Amino acid sequence: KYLIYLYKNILNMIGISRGLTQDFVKKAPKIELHAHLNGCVRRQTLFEIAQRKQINVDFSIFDLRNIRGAFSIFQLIHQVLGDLSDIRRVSREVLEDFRDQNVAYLEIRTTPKSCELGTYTKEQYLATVIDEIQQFQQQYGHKMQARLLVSIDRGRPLEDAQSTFDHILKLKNNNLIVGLDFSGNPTKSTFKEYEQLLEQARKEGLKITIHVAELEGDEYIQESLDIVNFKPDRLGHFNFYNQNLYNKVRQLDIPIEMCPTSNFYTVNMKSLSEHHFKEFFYQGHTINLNTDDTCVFDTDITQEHFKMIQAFNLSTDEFKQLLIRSSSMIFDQAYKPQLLQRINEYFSNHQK
Ligand code: 6MZ
Repeated sequence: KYLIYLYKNILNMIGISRGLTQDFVKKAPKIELHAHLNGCVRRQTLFEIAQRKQINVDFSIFDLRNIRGAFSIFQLIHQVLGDLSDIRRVSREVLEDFRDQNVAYLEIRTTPKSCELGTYTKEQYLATVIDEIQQFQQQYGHKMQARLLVSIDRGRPLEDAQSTFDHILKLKNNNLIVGLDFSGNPTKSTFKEYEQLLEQARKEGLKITIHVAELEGDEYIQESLDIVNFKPDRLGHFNFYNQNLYNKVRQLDIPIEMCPTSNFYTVNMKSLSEHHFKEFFYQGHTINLNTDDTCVFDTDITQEHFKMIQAFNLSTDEFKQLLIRSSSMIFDQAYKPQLLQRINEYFSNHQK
């Protein structure tokens, strides 16, 4: 028994789990649906820009890999990326990084914002990100399809969300924006304050994904019930729940975007095998795996999949099943047939 345990551990260490190599996972056509643009800035880029602007960075905050640490890192990132050219560079690099991880379909999300120092407006911010996605699509659309989710930050005032919504309406004909995300520091404000606005967005035909049950506590359980009753198209995280909340999500069959490493730190797990993945994946629930913030959690989409393959000893077939379920969650459903074809081709070539 001990020898088998040792053998498995050695295989895991060299990047093989149940015959699945990390290289196989890296090359597979993956789907990323929950990644925050600024949370995915390359650390190197952040340091470079900070150095050039002579902004003092307290690097020790990168060791705080929990949700509180994450929010101080976002503050720093937003402070450093003070010019439109920084936003352009980061948008391009983030798209390239996901492409290089063989993501076949990406939904990147970001909160439109104006620069506090006045160097750009919210409108310019959004136009810049969209322009970079469009350029990317022209050049690399055959490798990776990219779409945009516009985020509403619950840490900002409701008027800010309202003005973001007005901008989206102006850009609605642009088929890159496929939905709205409700995120931000979960300790700030409540879902109820934004519900009407989100309902309006839904009436305008936008798909909606909401961060839910990210933190533990009775007040969050109550808020999560409100969110689930709203029936968003997808839920983000869903770390903490009771039986009632779990049953509701199962019954309404709302897909969940899971972010293993981020969840690991938020929940303070001892090992990823404690992840709530097990309570959904084996029940046939629609879920997928994502990075959340590659910069903050020092991760990439291959690692997110490979770590879970190791933690749950997933077979090649289960890995394929996971990608197929992910493909059914994408907001641009027009791309689904092609995505499925890419997944099927990849696995059938592997079996030959
Ligand atoms: C909640 C999060 C988050 O929008 O500036 N964000 N909100 N929970 C999380 N889990 C750790 N990770 C990121 O990207 C950064 C913003 O995304 C949200 C926060 O509002 C953060 O300021 P953008 O591109």
